[in-house]
Amino acid sequence: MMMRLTTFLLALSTLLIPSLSFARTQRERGVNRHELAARVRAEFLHAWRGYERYAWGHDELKPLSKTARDWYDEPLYMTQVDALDTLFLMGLREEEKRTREFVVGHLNFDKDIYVQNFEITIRHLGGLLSAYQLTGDRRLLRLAEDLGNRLLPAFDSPTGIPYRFVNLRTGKVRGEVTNPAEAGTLLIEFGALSKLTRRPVFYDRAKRALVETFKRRSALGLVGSRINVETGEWVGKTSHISGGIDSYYEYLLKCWRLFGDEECRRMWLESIAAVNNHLADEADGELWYGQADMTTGRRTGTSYGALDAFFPAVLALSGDTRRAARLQESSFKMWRAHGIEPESLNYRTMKVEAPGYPLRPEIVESTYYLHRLTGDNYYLLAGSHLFEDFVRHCRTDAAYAALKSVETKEQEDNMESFLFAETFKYFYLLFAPPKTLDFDRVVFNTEAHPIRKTWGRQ
Ligand code: DMJ
Repeated sequence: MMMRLTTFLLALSTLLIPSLSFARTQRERGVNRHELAARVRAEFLHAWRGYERYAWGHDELKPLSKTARDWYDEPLYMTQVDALDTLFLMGLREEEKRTREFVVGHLNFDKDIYVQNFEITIRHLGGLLSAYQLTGDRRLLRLAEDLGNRLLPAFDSPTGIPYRFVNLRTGKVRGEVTNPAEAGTLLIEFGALSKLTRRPVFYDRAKRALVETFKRRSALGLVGSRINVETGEWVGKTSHISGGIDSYYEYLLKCWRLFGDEECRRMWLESIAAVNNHLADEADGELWYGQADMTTGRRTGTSYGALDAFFPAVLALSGDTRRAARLQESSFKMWRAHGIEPESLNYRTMKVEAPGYPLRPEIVESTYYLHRLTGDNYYLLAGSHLFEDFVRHCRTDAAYAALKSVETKEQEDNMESFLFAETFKYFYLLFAPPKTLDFDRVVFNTEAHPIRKTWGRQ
């Protein structure tokens, strides 16, 4: 009864507050954080039960057909590994224990499959290390080290920039054209693995990949969109902060914070200056980030999308809360245009370019960072609107589904593991008591796996 009343009041409040106005004058209305955290947890559990029922032991649930999907010929338990630390943080101890025992009992990386180094690193290596730090279960660290060993051959290229795919059993590699995100989003995971196993090789390989990518920046200080790992030549010269480059910037900043690595600090400071100079775009008093040629700085596009919405979090973490808050308003505007955000739109015309919404977390992540770093309760209110829309459009009877189009709201038979690792986690952490996770003592990897610095300065 209590639950029904709560649901009714929440529904009523979204009717009374003009949908998603996020108006700052409303911030004093306040939100019931306790109730919202409970609701996020309940919705997480709804999706989790669907996964357990229809796809347990597989990489992902297909939420409409209620069938399972595996990324490769054999499952790597993507959803289970990605969800472990969220289960722990939400206090779902039984589910967490059961999942952990399953992972430890079944996950075996000795498989003749080519995996994508970046995706496996951010989901598996990050997920295992974070869950190890939270639970103290050393079996997870052993799995992480085994995986780290098997991924190392990916870095054996003439430049040190990793190939995109590596065979977990044979160490053979594929994919000589990569991008800065895949090359440079490895050091939090490999670095933490080094610190926790006391084997520098992991840190050194991932750090070299980051530095070698940075070294190839243009005279303007920008990186391109695609690079050949054997020749070191750029084969795509469009610079942006979107998918394919995004987390390269994130890791320059975060690796300085996590490891106290001064070289990362220098690379971050030079890079962010170039990004703010050449990619930031003022459009009718709003701040956006678009595309430019890495060599000339000429503007080549005015697209912004769900993936770009991670950037306010990074800006805020770097101390630039003013710019972060302005860009977050643009992300909110993008969301408001259709009541949920598209993969990409043209911010000059607000025309949707890619209409899908694959349950992405970035806008929620930035809302969480801005709330923690500014203390402004406006972000709680904004987050509550995002959550209500997210539930309204993506919930299914079995779990949660991506949207084919934010314009028609037609759902798609797809539910990526980052729903559990990131989207629900950031919603939960936004509303949950701050003591749930000490924001100041962790660095989140790009898949929202918190890594705690349990080692001294290098
Ligand atoms: C996640 O796998 C990571 O956040 C990555 O950095 C970008 N894409 C997805 C979520 O949108």
